[in-house]
Amino acid sequence: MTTRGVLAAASLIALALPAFGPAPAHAQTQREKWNVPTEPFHIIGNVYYVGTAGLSSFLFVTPEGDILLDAALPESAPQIEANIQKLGFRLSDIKYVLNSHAHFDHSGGLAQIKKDTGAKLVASEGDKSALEGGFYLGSESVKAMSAPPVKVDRVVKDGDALTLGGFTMTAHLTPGHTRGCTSWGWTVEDGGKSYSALDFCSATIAANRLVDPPQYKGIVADYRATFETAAKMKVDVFLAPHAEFYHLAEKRAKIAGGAPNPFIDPGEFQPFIAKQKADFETGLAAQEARAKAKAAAAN
Ligand code: 4NZ
Ligand code: ZN
Repeated sequence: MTTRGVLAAASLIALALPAFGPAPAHAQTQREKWNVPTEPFHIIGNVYYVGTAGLSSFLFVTPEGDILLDAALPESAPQIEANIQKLGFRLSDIKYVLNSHAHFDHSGGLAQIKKDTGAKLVASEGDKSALEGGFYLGSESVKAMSAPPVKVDRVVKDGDALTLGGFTMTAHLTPGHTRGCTSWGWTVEDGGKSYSALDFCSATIAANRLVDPPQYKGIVADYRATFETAAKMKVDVFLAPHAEFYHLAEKRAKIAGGAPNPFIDPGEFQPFIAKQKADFETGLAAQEARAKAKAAAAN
């Protein structure tokens, strides 16, 4: 083949490639990476993973119906529903949907799932306006961060319990990442023992402005109060809205090996919180320095 021929063949192959599978990882957007499908599986006790590879969605099964916590992106809803059915559970058995926080990557699928199940949405007062308005609080006009509006049916305060079929979940308000960030806790049984489980909402800065002006009033004090609250929590089974926070893929790979359940790790949560706290203080200092430089330049 001539050089031209080789080049022509190579460009034809390059053009044809995208038709044979997903875009190469480097070409995937964050959203596409988050939304990569994964097989649903049993985590521990009555808890099942039904989310995408990157974004958690948990199903809690009780004798009187089921509870779903988080619904990832709007485009994740069909995957979550298919995952629930793949495990042999029925959409119509879902009585409540909960949300860790009102960000499109965790609340986006709620409206669709509520519609398809008839479940009631339980959320905090602090996140209610963002859920019902379909916006990112403090960045209301940013379309890329919006979510389908969804009605909140019941508002929970710190320490409130939600009980279904003898199974109780407790709402721990851990604001900062969002104004109503809610970490749901419960007791799980495994091998005849009881463990405390927590879905920690998140305390990353992410897209939040902490100053100049803050994403919402009181955000810095909220983060710091959350770090204090979290420092006192004893967590045996640590879960979170983002799969990498609690090393979902690694634990799932180990679960196949049998006992002990890798999701039980009492030593994992506190170092995670210490790291989130240190990252927060570093990020806050950087935002404050930037605001100061901006103010100086304006004078
Ligand atoms: S989160 C954006 N939920 O903190 C904002 O992981 C917040 C998150 C992710 C992405 N964003 O604006 O793209
Ligand atoms: Zn978030």
